[in-house]
Amino acid sequence: MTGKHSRRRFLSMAGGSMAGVAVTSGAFYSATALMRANAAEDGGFDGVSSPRYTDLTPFKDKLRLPPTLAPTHDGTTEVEMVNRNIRLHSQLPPVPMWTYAGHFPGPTIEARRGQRLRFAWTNRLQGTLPVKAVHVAPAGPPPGLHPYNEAGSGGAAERPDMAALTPWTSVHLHGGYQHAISDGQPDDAVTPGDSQLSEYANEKAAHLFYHDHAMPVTGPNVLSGLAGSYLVRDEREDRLDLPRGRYEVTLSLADVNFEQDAQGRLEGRILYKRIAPAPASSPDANPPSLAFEGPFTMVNGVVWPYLDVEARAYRFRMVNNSLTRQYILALLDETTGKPLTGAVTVIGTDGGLLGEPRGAGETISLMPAERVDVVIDFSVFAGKRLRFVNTIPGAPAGAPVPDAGVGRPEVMQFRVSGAAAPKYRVPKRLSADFRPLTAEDVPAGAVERFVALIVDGFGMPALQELQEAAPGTKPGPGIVQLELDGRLRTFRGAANYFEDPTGFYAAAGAFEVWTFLNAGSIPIAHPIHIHLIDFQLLQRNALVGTVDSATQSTAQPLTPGAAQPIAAEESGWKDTVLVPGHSMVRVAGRFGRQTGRFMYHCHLLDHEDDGMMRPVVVMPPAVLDVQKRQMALMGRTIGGGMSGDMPGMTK
Ligand SMILES: [Cu+2]
Repeated sequence: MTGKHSRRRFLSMAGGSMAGVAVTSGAFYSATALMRANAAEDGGFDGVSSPRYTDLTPFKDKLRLPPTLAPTHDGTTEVEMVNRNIRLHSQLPPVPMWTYAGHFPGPTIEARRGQRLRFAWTNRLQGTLPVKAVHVAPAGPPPGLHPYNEAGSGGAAERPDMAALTPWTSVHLHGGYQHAISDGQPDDAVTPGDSQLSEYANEKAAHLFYHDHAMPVTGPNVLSGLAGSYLVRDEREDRLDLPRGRYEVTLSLADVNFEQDAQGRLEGRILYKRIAPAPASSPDANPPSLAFEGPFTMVNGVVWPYLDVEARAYRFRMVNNSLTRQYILALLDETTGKPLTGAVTVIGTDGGLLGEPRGAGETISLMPAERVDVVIDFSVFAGKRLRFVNTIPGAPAGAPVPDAGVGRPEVMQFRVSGAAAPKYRVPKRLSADFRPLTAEDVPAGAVERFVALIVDGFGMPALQELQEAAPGTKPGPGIVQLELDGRLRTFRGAANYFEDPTGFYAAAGAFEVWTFLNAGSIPIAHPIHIHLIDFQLLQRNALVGTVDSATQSTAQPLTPGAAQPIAAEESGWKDTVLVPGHSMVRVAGRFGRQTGRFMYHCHLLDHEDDGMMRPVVVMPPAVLDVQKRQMALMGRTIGGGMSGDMPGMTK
């Protein structure tokens, strides 16, 4: 049955009784018919219809709560991607966007653990990319981030590639364990009129999120509106006394920019402005450019919203849906301007609940794609106004730091009612089966993989996928050495870009240890995401030494230095990890039982689009064994941790 039929069927059923309607597993259900609106959904605030304001007033508009989509049938839920004008602030005309089911963020999908859900993600988008894309010159002290604090293109020419970009979509369920065929592959995207069919097993209770993943246009597609949250719940979580219902709120943070008209008034058009420090090498090439950041912060698709809260405990399921921006959030008391250290309790991370609650430090860090599950008890703040602000380490919380691209630190405001409920106590025990992983938990024979994060010869951040070099390999071009745990390791760079040959193969269910060596000549922080694996951080250290951009080699072995902290919000199961510039991060975990060609990549979406993404092919162990033997026939080895060169590899 097609989506069209299902909509007609729903219309005809809407007026009559559902009783007696046979539900077959082949049925399609329109998401639009299944969605439940939440309070303050679109239309919750009015506003201008044409450009009138040169700036936006913080905390003027209410937080938006996307509708809930909780399928209970055993058929297929069709979510149509459609063009829609969305109001992002009352002082801004409605903004043309690409949306899931007409909403930004997309409907919050809810599933039960173990509930198998099938989705048809149908591309019904029209026209070309709704955001305007430009490159501008740097300004301000190096690296010249000041244009990221300012609205408007300043008259820069629109990028011809983006102006002509037609809709090509691939929906990835981030953090979900599903076969690659349902995972939303970067180049298995669909064109308008067609659907991606995905089946999700929903194997763990966690805050996942879905977003576009089409290569190399993920950044502009997500900036156009293609992102939403996906909550999986289970009975164990139900039994915990955590705030729920209207006291559990999903918060999706994302920065954005808007074009201005000739009078400097904000148009209702999103601006994808990237800073290009150097000109393009030819008229047919894009210039090397920094990843996008914007001056305005949206929460749930509203710039700088406020939320009326009762003086009681709330649970916030937070996700950073920005293309690039790291949020280092502090909660301030607006009266004193001081951070409320201790007011935020971390109860979960990317992959679900922690074993026990942990007090957040003065700030909570969220790189793009990271999630944190927190409880804030407002009962001690009755009658007050609090706000989340973005901070830069070393600067006072709430102060603008334009040189670091934080011209406007505001994020959102909480308006606490006057009558306080009794103080809330977070349950002492959260997830009964959570255990912190340490190096001692790594089984003997666990597969090790090493990936360097470098700056390439074009001045762009890149991956350098490493393979253990043959014994006796001497330092030289493409050779990276690492002094680790008293042992000198010698690697050969085997691949850099998305298009390079596949080098990583893995067995489904295998325990693996991945080591990321951020050794680029310029320190750039990258959030690294691996599909199909929940991991924990084993260690994060400063890293001494660099990989040369021209030769992609080390002059001296890289050596780990001082240990760097692992914050409360990083202390649970993760699928995305912050790898700061000049650092080494080791993570460990087990691949899911699912199989196929998965991705690992930088989750700065511009970096990903620019090539910082590589495949890892996960196979049933028996199939992997056949593959190994077949490649051995050709004198090649596969996977990390195995010795030997790879003749035939180009890099
Ligand atoms: Cu990156």
